[in-house]
Amino acid sequence: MRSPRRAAATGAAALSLSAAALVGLTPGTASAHGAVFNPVSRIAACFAEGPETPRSQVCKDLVADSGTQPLYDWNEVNIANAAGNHRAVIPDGKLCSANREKYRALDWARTDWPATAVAPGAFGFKVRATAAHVGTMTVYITKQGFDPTQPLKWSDLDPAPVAVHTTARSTTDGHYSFTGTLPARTGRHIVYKVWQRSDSPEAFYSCSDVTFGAAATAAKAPTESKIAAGAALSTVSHAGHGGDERPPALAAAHAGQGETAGTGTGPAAGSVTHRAAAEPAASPLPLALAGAGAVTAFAAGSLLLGRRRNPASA
Ligand SMILES: [Cu+2]
Repeated sequence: MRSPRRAAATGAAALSLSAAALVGLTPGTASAHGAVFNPVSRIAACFAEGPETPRSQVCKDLVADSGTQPLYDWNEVNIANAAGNHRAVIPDGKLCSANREKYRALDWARTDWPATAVAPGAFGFKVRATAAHVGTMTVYITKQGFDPTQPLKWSDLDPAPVAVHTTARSTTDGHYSFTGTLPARTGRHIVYKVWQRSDSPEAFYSCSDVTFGAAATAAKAPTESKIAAGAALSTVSHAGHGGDERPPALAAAHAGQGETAGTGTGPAAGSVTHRAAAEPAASPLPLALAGAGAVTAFAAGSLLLGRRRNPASA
């Protein structure tokens, strides 16, 4: 999956920095999305264990079922055209995968997912965003009495969010951090995050397992070195995603290829469709790119970033 991208980056380096070259280039600045690191989401916890060397049984089973690619793409779990219609595009039982076949293992109703021990009261949420997007993060928790051995349904979620955070166009050190309030609960619960972009219909989803009391298997968030080490195998990090940065030519080239909910593509196909995630034309950057000089500067910057972020290539 990554060879075409590398080929593109290498090939582009040999070309003059024209607008034509830019179209074939995937901007290194336009990396994708993010994941909840506190409390650690299922996919982030398995990625932290290592896609090639998962330790917990559930992460081993995930890799056996779906391969390693979902873990390398830990920052992706999205629906391109959600547009706020989360309950319409994600059926009950598919909340954790966002109804993406690629991420189906995340929907497993198991009680051995690595979990974070929490307590009622103030909680500092942390989301590692590999790309910042303006929008709203709404975080829910399951109701008291939730049965973690049953697939997660929308009606399992307490309608009162435990946190709501308006995401800015930029992050602090690659994270969105905000405080919420966890209610009184006992036992194992799921924290569900919906991140709806306001500059695009795209939304991101995640499940984080928490236990009120001690966690059977303590979840760990990926380290920055782990993120950097896995980036070369990600199919989304350098995929040209990002409505904030994509020039209009790219948006047009990918028009109509966005994944729609419920199409059920396999892991390999899913990683391809994400690249074509629908992006709005209404981005501030096209205006900034109106001048040819700006286009050239953008292409040069992309090349530099692409090289820096992909030291193994070129
Ligand atoms: Cu993104």
